[in-house]
Amino acid sequence: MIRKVTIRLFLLFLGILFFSSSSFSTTYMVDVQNFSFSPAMVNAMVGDTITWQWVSGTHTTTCDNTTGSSLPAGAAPWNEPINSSTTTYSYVIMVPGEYDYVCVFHAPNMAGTIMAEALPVELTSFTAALNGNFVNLNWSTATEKNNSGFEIQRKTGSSWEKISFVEGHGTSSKVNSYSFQDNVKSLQSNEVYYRLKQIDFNGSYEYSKEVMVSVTAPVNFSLAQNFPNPFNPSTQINYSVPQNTHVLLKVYDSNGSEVAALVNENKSAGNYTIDFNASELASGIYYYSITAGSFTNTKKMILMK
Ligand SMILES: [Cu+2]
Repeated sequence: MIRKVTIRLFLLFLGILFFSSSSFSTTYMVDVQNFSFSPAMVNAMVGDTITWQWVSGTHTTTCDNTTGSSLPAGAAPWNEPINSSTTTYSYVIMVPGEYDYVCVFHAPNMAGTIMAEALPVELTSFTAALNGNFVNLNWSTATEKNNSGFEIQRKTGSSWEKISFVEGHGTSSKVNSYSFQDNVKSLQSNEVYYRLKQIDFNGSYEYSKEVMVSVTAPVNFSLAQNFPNPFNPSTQINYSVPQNTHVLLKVYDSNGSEVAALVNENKSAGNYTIDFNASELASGIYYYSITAGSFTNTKKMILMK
C-alpha cells in the first residue's frame, strides 16, 4: 500500500456510514492510576502519540531498558513522572515494534505495552529524466511495510508493459532510495510514460503517479563508430533514423565478402543499437555499412582475438 499523506480514514458504522478524515496522527490516552495503566495495551502506528494522564497516586511512565522495561532498537527512551503536579506526558512513536513500559515505583505489576506498527509504503518522490539514450528513474520511500518491491511499467502507445522489477526493503522506517535506468534508444515514440506498481508480499498493489519523458527523434541519419573498438568478440553499433525507412546494415570482411546482415527491415524514426558478435570470425579488419533510404555510410572496425 502506498500512503502519500498522513490521512487516515476511519469507517464508522452508526446506523449510517460516516467517513471522517484526519490530517494528523492518532493520540491514544492512557490513564495512570493506583495501580495500573489503563488501557494496559495500545495498538498504534508510527507517527501516533501516546499521552499518559494522571488520575491518582504517584507514578512514572518509564521505558528505558531499566526496571524490566524494553523498547525497539533506535527508539528514544523515556522516564517521566506522572503525579498530581506532572499530570501528562506525551510520546510520539517513531520506530515500529513493542514498547514494554513500567511505573518505576510499582514495577513489575504496574506495566503497559504499546505495539507500534510501521506505516504502509509511503512513496515520497518519483522522477524521470532523459540522459542521452537513457531515462533515469528515481524514487524514494519514507516508510515501507511488507513491500515486496516495485514493478516498473512503461507506456509508449496505449498499453502499459512491465520492463523490470526492483526489490523493496520489506518493512523499513527509514528513507530508502531507488533508481532504475531504462535504455530508450530503440523506442519508437516521442513520449514515454512510466509508473511504479508497488507490490506487497501478500500480492496487493498500488500504482504511483505517472511521469512522462520526451524522447526526441533524431534529425539526421547517422552511423556511429562501433564501441568497443578494437573488440573481442562483440561490439555495439549505433545508428539513427529520422523517419520511417528501410534499413540495411551489413558487415563485410577486408575482401568485401559479406559476413553478417545485422539489420534488414523497416525502422521508424529513432536511435538504435545493434550488437555484433564476431565469435565465429577470425581476427582482422571488418567494415560495416548502412543503407537507409538515400543515406549510405561505411565504417571500419577491428576484431582482435
Ligand atoms: Cu506507580
